Parts: sequence; structure tokens; C-alpha cells
Amino acid sequence: MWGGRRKGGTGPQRRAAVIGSQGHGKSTLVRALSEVLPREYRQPPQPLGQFVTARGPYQLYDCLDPDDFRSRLAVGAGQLSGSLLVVSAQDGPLPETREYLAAARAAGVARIAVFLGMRDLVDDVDIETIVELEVRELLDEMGYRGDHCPVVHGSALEAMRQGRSRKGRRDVVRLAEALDGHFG
Ligand SMILES: Nc1nc2c(ncn2[C@@H]2O[C@H](COP(=O)(O)OP(=O)(O)O)[C@@H](O)[C@H]2O)c(=O)[nH]1
Ligand SMILES: [Mg+2]
Repeated sequence: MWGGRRKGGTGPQRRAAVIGSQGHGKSTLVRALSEVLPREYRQPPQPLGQFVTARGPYQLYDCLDPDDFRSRLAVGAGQLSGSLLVVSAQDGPLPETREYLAAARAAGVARIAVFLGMRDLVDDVDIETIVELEVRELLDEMGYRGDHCPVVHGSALEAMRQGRSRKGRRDVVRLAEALDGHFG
């Protein structure tokens, strides 16, 4: 009925905080995941921030700023499977990116997955490669093993604009697969 080719899993719910500098596309990515994945994984439409992957359901928490993240961590860091770090490929990591990672590290968040977004605004693939290296270096510096964290490139806006096209869906599905692989 829902048309997708993939089957949603029935494992336990995973929870992840969506972190990253203001304006880097966190809320847009949350919308794209909630919109694209139910169609892909043959699930009924889901509320904003929820979707189902091959392994099972997800609940995302879209953080407003590092203080909001810290207050969420204070009440439930142990309940998080990990954090999804959003970095604009156009701007690269900013001081607020670092502040979020420091807060995650301090609260004992074990796993970080990265979405390197806004690919549609970058016309030079070398820029994307350099920004990915910068993000991995920052992760290392902040105590996460940068070379072990998945980094998925894409554009949340394109995924929604082209929600029914293969190209638009591909990166969002890859991100879902990376979350399954990294967060368990
Ligand atoms: N071109 C482009 N714009 C984007 C993309 N993702 C988000 N934006 C825009 O960037 C701005 C900030 O996005 P938002 O999701 O609110 O960022 P947040 O502050 O991290 O939640 C908004 O105007 C979005 O429409 C993208 O992939 N491509
Ligand atoms: Mg936002």
C-alpha cells in the first residue's frame, strides 16, 4: 500500500539527538527523513521526527541550540543511541559545531554519525572532500574516532523536492543505513 521497496524492521526504538550549528539544516533534514523514509520502508506516514529503518523505529530530537542539547542530555543521555551531527558542506564546521560535540562528549554520548548537507549549494566536489576531512579531524580532536564515524553527503532540500525520484531518495536512505550500521 505504501509503495516502498524496502521493509521496515521491528527492533527496539532508537533515539538520536540532531545537533549542528544553527542554519546548517538540522530541521530540514529531520523533515526529509520523516517524509522520505516511510515511503521507502513501506510504513504509514509518521509524525515529524519519527521514521522506521530496516532495523526498526527511530525518534529524533531536533535541538534548538547547544543549551537545549545540554538540557536534554541532563535528563536522558543514557537513552540516546547516538547523535546525528549535521554540517553544511558550504560552511564546514563552525564554533557551534564544536560546542555541540564538546557537550556530547562531556555527557558520554558514545556514537556520532554525520550528515554533510547542502550539497546542492557546492559545485566543487573537492570542497566536499575537504569539509569531510575537517569534520573527521574535529571529531578526532573532540574524542570521537573520526575515521570510524559514518559521513553521508547529501541535500535534505533536494530529497524533499525530489522525494519521489531515485536521486532524491538515495542519500536519505544511505543515511538511514548508516544510522542502522553505527547506532545498532
Ligand atoms: N539549498 C539548500 N538549503 C537548505 C538545505 N537544507 C536546509 N536548507 C536551508 O537552510 C536554512 C536553514 O535550515 P534549517 O533546517 O532551519 O537549519 P537548522 O537551524 O540547523 O535547523 C533554511 O532556509 C533551509 O531551507 C539544503 O540541503 N540545501
Ligand atoms: Mg532548526
